[in-house]
Amino acid sequence: MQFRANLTVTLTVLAVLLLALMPTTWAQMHENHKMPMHDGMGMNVTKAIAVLQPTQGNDVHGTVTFTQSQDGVLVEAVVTGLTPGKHGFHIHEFGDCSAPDGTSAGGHFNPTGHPHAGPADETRHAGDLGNLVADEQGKAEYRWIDPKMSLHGPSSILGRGVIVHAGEDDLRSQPTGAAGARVACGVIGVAKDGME
Ligand SMILES: [Cu+2]
Ligand SMILES: [Zn+2]
Repeated sequence: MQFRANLTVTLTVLAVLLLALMPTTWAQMHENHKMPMHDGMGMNVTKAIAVLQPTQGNDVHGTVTFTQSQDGVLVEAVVTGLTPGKHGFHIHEFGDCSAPDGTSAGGHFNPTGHPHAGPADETRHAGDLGNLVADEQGKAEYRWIDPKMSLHGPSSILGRGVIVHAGEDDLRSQPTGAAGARVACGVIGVAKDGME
């Protein structure tokens, strides 16, 4: 009986201790969960880059940078070797440029399951960046502060692909804006000075 009583007391004390510790544990877990600045490797990524290489039969080159800013991710691109006019410009699901025609990059990056649209639309693919506009020399410069994409968390663009298309994205047609063939492809990685 004595043993039983001691055991009961011990168990009660343990239960009380556990309950007392629980809120702390929950709070800590919640706190950890609220720290989206860190990716799985414990890095705080502040800048990413994609170097665009031409797909087969094309001569489109370029660089796209993604910089974390107060209002979102600043996307800046310089692309050359284009035909004059508009060219669909998106982040695609996979950072895989292995297919000669760039199709290995998959469809538009769309972690929220929304329809295709333009970058300024409230509901859109996270990867919808609209169009590059090339001048008579075939050079395009692009600058946009994007409120939807992120460099960390479930909507992180790190490791995804960037695609430039032969034609214009009409910002309406599903699921890709009818922008035609893929003329350049790049993989989004952490930039050289992109970690804190
Ligand atoms: Cu695309
Ligand atoms: Zn899209």
